[in-house]
Amino acid sequence: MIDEGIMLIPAAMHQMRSNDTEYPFRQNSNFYYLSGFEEDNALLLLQRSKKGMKQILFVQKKDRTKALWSGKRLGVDGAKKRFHIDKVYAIEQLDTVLVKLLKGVQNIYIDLYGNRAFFHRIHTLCRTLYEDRHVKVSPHGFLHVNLLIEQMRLIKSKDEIAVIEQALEITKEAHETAMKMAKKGMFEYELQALIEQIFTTRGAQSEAYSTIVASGNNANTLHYIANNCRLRQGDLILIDAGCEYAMYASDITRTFPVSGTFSPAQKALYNMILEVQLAVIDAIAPGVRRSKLQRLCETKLCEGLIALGIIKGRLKTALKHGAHKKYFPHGVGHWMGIDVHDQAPYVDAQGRELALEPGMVLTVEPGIYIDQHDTGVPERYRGIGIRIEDDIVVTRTGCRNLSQHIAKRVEEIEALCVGVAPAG
Ligand SMILES: [Mn+2]
Repeated sequence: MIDEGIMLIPAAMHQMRSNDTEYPFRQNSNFYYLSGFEEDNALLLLQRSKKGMKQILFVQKKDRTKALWSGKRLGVDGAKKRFHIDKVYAIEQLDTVLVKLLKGVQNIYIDLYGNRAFFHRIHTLCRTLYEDRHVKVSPHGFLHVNLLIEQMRLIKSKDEIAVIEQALEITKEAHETAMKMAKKGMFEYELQALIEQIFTTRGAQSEAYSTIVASGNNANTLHYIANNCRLRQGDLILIDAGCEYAMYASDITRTFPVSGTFSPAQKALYNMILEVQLAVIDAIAPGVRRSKLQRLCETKLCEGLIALGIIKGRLKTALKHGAHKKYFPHGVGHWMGIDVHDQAPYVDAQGRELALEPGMVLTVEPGIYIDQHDTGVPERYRGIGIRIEDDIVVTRTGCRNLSQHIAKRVEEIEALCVGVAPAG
């Protein structure tokens, strides 16, 4: 995809948390996507010239002292053996090697909005070349490499789908265990701990995003992560949690009753949202655009809210005035992959909305959130927040719900909540 020039993708660096402690390390997604290399302080360089393509990797050297403190590095020879790559250098040689490679190069492909310190370093090297009277051609321009990588990341290979499915196996166990174990008096963070324990013990590195365990009215805060309230009998619990497995995300939301049984009002609202979710999933196929799914989702939710007496008036007028947006303020879903909100565009280079293609993975997550103090709504619905979220892959003929085996129908959920395996 690149013209003659050089592409530079640095690995992530360790980030300080406080004083001398670090945040858990997470590799740069694009670097990982192209290299499969997990270590920090590394760089992938692709060089395209008249002679063809060359791949170069810069890695940290083996270091006995560092190995003692932070573990072994693959090192230059190790990286050469493990990766099918033309050349491996020690990262300390980066500036010296780059100055040579950049001579005569016009295009530099780089993450324009990424690590500033790294961008500054490359900028300085270019400046050195520019000031060198012996160098006739110095770099002409920086190109945003992410635009190219995003297009690739948007379409998942069979192997990538298989990894997401493995992530979802673990996430399924976490959600269904939470359904089984939840009971009144427990704290939300106890369910969070249970979920994250399952993630870790099943081999997932971590959660793909901060776990949300929101009981009762807390579910009406979309990014509620305090998770510090007690579960009350009669409330629903909304859990939005997914593990990251082998660098790939899963993103699942389920909502279930503390008592194990939905109240009639909870059940009516839940089933309405579930029907909408199933209808949106059903509409996913190659050629369909996300805005169509968004419209379908909003129309059906609005229709459902009118039928339940939550919104008054006619569908057409309600839609026109966006009456439903108060209760469904977010999008129908998002791309998912190495990142939970996968870094990929929703529009093409000309700004036109993309049509779905086989291999794209997106979430479908309708929800309805009714504040406990919303006196405009029948009392039985107040303080209820429900979201149902699955991860879908577009196929040649339609789509496949990668998380369809995670309990979702009212009967399945109620059976799990009282400790019975759901039938079928
Ligand atoms: Mn999501």
